[in-house]
Amino acid sequence: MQLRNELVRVEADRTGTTIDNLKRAFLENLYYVQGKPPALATLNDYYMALAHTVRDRIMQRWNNSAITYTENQSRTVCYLSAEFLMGPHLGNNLINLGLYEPMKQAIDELGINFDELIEEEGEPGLGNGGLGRLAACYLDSLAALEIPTMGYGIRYEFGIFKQDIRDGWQVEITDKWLRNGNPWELARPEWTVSIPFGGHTESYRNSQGVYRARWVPAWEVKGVPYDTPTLGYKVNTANTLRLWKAEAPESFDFQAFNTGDYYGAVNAKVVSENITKVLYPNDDEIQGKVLRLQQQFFFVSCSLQDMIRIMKGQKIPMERFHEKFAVQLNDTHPAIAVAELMRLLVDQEFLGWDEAWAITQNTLAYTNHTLLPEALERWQIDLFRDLLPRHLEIIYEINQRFMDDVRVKFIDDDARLARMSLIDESGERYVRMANLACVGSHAINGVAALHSELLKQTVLKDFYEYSPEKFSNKTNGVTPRRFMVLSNPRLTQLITDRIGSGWITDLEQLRQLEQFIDDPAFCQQWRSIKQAIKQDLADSIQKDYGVDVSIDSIFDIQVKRIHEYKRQHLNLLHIITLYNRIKANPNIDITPRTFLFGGKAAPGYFMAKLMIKLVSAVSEVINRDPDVRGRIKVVFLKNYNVKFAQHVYPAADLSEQISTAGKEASGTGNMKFAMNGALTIGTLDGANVEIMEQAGEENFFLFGLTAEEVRERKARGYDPKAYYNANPNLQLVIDRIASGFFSHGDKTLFQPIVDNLMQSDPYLLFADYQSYVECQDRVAEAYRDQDKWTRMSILNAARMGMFSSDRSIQEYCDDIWNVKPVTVKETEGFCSAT
Ligand code: CJB
Repeated sequence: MQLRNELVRVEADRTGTTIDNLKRAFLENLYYVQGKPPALATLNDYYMALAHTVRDRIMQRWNNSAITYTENQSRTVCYLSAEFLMGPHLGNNLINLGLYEPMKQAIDELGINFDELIEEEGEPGLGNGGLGRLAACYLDSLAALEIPTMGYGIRYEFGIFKQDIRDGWQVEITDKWLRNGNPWELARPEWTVSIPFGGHTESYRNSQGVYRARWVPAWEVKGVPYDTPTLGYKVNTANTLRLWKAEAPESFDFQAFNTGDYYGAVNAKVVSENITKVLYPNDDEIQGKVLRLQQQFFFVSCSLQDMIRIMKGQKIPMERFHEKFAVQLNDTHPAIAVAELMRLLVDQEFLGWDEAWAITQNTLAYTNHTLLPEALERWQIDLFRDLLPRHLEIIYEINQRFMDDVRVKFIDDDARLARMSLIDESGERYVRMANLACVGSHAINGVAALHSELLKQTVLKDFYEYSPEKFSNKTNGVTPRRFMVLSNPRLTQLITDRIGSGWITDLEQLRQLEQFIDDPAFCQQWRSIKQAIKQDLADSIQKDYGVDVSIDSIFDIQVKRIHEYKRQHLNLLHIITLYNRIKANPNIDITPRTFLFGGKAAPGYFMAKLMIKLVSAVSEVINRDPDVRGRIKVVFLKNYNVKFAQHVYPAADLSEQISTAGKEASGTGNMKFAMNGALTIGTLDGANVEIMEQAGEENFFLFGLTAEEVRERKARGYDPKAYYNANPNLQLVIDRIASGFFSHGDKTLFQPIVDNLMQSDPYLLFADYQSYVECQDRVAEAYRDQDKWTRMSILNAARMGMFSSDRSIQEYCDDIWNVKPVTVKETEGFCSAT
């Protein structure tokens, strides 16, 4: 059946953008889509009606993009990621459509509070932290730059848990994000694929009598795609985020029903659907669970099969797979793509091994996001074989050929062979996913200059020496649409009034702000905007936590996952140091500060959870000690997520980026703070190095050991006790924690933290303590000169242009993906695709 290819007019109610169109459309959606008369509508009904009104205005771009890409057979970037931390869609889509202000006016004119509707939206928490949020920023920039793109991932039924704090401890609550329905996605059951698991392999002779391998799986599940549009800023591009949901194949039910095994049938369904049930809530750490490998293979196979379907639909021969698609592996989570693409090309599409291998390598590229050894993914051989027997064979075959090549290039170097092998045979045998990703990709990159260098010197040294031409750096970036325009409208207005709006898509233009640093009116406006935003956050802290915080204090903020390497506890050591000074001399003149913490701990990460408890314990004592007289306040802000982050970054004076040098691959929160005018206190770690270079050393509070010094210190034999013995202030801090002072006299509660620091201090808090405290004293001093501080704040924002994800994505496009923009034209009405 084919719709006649003629122009069809679309009702103004679905696409019109006058205030009247928007009002009508909103009411119509409330009535016909939500099925509610205004008299019975809840806040959520209004939100849904508004979301549908916005979605209707996306459809034309989405359909036109699909038609354009199909007709042009456009080269397409496929971003494979186990996590996409998109944040709320409503406000962001309105910004990208250029409809934020008209929609606000329309809704407000109807007597409904627009801002409340924006706040009503929950967020799809389909990621843990930096890695998932980076994927979301990249989709935003890819669309803004008009690059045909598919984001491919997993539609987890439960995303990252909701965090509550009870008695100072983290409590995890399941995230039922789909409870009220999701207006932003469309199920596409017509493109369901089938995913095999388990079983065995066998060889057979094809019709020409040639032996071939095939996989005889033991079970399979269906992958159903759910699509969400991702809009570019004020362009007609609407790309697709395609997330896969696992469902039981109907055939299972029938078989079981026929044998009367009703419970067996239901059980098969439960097992299948478990695959996409829940996001693993670990960041920078692996668990080695079979369900996780199932998730990885599931979404990778769904996505590659989808690409093959698209190739066939566009009648592109399979030999040109790498010309049609550039596939980026976001960390090693999708690295099984190397073996799966080989399987599909060789076993299913009947290409020869060498040709398939060339296509695979030319298609895939791999981004590494961490140097932490505990995050290097590897799978026990037996577990791997049980689930993916054919893939193990393919990996052995790849490995054999690869080892032959290495042997020739590095003669008589067995140790190197053992390190580079795709199979770890040093003890129990494992498949090494980073090695697989390196061998199967034509490009490998780190996410900040320092990180990319360290990769070449440490975890991927052998691979760098083997194929240096594959390696490059792509420093991370963040989208200024969400993290400035949407989350900081007041600053956006001020900037745009002065330099126009070109900076929104060309962030380097912020440099033009430098001309105003000596303009007292501009500086005054800058400062009063910061104060107003701080007041909003202070109000919400008062409302949610009952704590009064002064907007004249330094808002000193550390928000990120809780992890020992990120050193939230170093921040605490400084806070306790200030407190001790006050206790020793209650009349001491100190610069008032509000210390804000936020972030989730992996549910099984005991030390991280204890760190949260310690923040709460310290805040309890300090916030109510009359000697402190409110000069320092400490608050742990619960359930830190993208939505809340948008309120936090703009309110910060000081951004804490204090990881042990060499541990944080890049960081991206550091960029979001700085572009909103916060100053950074940080180590020379990750992208901090480049942030300082850009901002200028004089506008950055640097402290601590360098990555090289950390390495040396450890090599020499690091002894934290020596620092403790030599530093009376540090001693007092540690002794106060150990004495039970912050734990109602309980000396055991925080003993694991104290013992860990005193005995090994793996993240060198003690080595950096003095330098950190002195640096914080410089911060306090600098804040007293408000004019100077404001100038530094403006210069930070003005010089963050390079940290737009538009710059990062442009580099990926030019150096790795070799892909060009495709402009999608605006049309009236819609046409059928032919
Ligand atoms: N990262 O969030 C994660 N999860 C991981 O498993 C590994 C790394 C983070 O990725 C971000 C994006 O590249 C980096 O900015 C951050 O430093 C890194 O920890």
